[in-house]
Amino acid sequence: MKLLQSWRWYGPNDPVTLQDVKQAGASNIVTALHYIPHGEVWPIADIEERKRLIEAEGLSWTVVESVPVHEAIKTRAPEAEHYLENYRKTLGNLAACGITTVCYNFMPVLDWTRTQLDMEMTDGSKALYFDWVDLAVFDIFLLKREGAEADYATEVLQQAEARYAQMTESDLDALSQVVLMGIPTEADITLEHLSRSIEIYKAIGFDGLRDNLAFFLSSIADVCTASGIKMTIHPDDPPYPILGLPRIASTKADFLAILKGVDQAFNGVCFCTGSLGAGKDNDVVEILKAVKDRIYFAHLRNVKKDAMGNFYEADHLGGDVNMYEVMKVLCEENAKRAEPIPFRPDHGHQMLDDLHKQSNPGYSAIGRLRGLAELRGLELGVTGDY
Ligand code: DNO
Repeated sequence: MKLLQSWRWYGPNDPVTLQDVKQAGASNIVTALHYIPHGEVWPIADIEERKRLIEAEGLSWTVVESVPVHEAIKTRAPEAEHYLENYRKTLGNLAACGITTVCYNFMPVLDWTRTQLDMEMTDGSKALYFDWVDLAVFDIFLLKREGAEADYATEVLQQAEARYAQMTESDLDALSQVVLMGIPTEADITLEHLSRSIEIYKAIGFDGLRDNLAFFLSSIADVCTASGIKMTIHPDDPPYPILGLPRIASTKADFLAILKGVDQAFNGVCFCTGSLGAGKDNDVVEILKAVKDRIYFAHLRNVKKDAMGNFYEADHLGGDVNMYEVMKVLCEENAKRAEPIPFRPDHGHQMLDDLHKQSNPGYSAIGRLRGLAELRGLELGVTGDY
């Protein structure tokens, strides 16, 4: 039994079409109803409609990425109960439509964070990039977060000052936009909003956020178990605190604590090798071995870090993550399962024709096609299952 080759599709407005997905050789779709505001119930009719579009192309909708967890739940605000009730309803509706693997994250306010979306590689393709100096420029000079300086190494602070002095208004605007962007098709966050949230999370702290996650998982446990839903938490990206926000899904210890916190089968992991691989002390293969029996979905991609901890998204079989070992362990685990584990080639370079097209950052057609093709070949080589 092979891993399920899946592909993230942003929906009918995605410039990468379902036909492109088929030509890339993927069989399963990962999508979400991005147009529904965070926290609202996903109606069955809308889920069915999306499913119909996918099935009409001969593909199947296997994973929801993501049903976003409303900030009121993450911060356990007074309206949390209302949003939990909505979340349970959405899960019930998805299960009623036969979709039972759900990805989510528990990152405060921002989803994944990068500082540049078009870093040029030596071959002319473009990659996503995270740079500490740019983040410090954003944090200190644009967000003007109180006490931000204390969170950066002296070397980073010095370079940030020098870089800021050279940057034009439009450079600064562009940086701000990139940092504040999470999911391109969802609502943007403003600097004011971010500052307010940072204050709220300061009071919550690491332990508080971890408790709020356990509270969230306990509150949905019954519906998940009754309807066969598997929840998969996506690692923090990058896997360390940024902008003073706590992070609780970044390391092996974090994941073991999350799984133990609500120790039931529905509480699983979306194993993202790229997110975890950006952590300087993370041994991705070791983390994989530690949590493998609760992995219900995988994102396979690679990163290359430098001495300062900056990283760019490398070719899927390049970079710091030993993808050969990852694939071996994942395939061994897959062989024990009743249902195959879906994976998707996570992100890809903008390359060839992608360079002349507009697509969602990280989600170009050809870069991912290349990633998927390499991973598919790697799987075949590892298992010998022709
Ligand atoms: C970025 C993605 C994340 C991921 C969410 C899951 O490309 O990996 O945005 O979808 O964090 O909730």
